[in-house]
Amino acid sequence: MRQIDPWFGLSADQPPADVVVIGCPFEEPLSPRLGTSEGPEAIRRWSRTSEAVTETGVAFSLRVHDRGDALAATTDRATRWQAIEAAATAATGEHPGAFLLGLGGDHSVTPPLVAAMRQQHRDLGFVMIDAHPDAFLRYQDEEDTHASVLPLLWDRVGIEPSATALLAVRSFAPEEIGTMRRAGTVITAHEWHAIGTDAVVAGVGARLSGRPLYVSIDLDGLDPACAPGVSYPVAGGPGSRAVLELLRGLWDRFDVLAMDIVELAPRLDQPAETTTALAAHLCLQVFGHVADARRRRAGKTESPHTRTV
Ligand SMILES: [Mn+2]
Repeated sequence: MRQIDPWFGLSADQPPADVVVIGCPFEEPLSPRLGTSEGPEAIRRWSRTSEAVTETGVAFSLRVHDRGDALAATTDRATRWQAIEAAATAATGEHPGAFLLGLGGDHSVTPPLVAAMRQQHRDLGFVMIDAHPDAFLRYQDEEDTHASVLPLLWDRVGIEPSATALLAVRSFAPEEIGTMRRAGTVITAHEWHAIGTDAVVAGVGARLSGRPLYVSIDLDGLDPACAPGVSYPVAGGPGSRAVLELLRGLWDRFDVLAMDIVELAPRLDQPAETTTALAAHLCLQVFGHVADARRRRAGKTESPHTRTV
């Protein structure tokens, strides 16, 4: 396999960058299937296997700055939250207007990343692809784990429940359902399958129109046939193609400011590395959408850095 520089050959050390990447290699020690802390390095490694050409054959250019991993001196959740939020705040401060990509870790890394983005964008909308609603008020006697993403976003970060869209959910604990229903948009995997991806995008658009977006991809949201290397696989999710089309639709319709990809567990992904390859492919396509959005914003149909293959 040909070796390419990290991030599809787009790495840039000096500001200003178009994209900043932050690894968040933190996971819940209570999890029965471990290894999501190894996610960031695995995705970085796979980002060396493709060049900066989208799946529709558009070569593009962006400056991608990888800040490395957020570092926490201790393993307690409050310290980790602070480390992630501080890293994301610093990154977006040093690279104003840059798209933020966070790499998990488990899903507990999302609320602090969103908190950093919401400092500058009070009307931020939140879209989550996940098999689970992550709507426990308390999980194993704790308030701030990967299982409480929605309550943390609403009660601590300040995201409005009505500005929250939950997609592909299909596995619930009874006590989560009432909390989950506070979200403005809930489209189960069954409904997504029934109505199709364009209608899912339209459904998100109906509730979140005009807001900038943060998109969180828990890889267990996809069908385990596409994403087997996750801690909590659940059958019956959308495939890679549907999720790629969803992302394209969201970028067509919204100003997407940030994304995270969480819950990749590389050691459960061996030997084929299907899920790691998927995560890197999603990053590549999203970078293509970011480049396209920047071109559109600059009022150009085609930049000098871009050509169609
Ligand atoms: Mn999750």
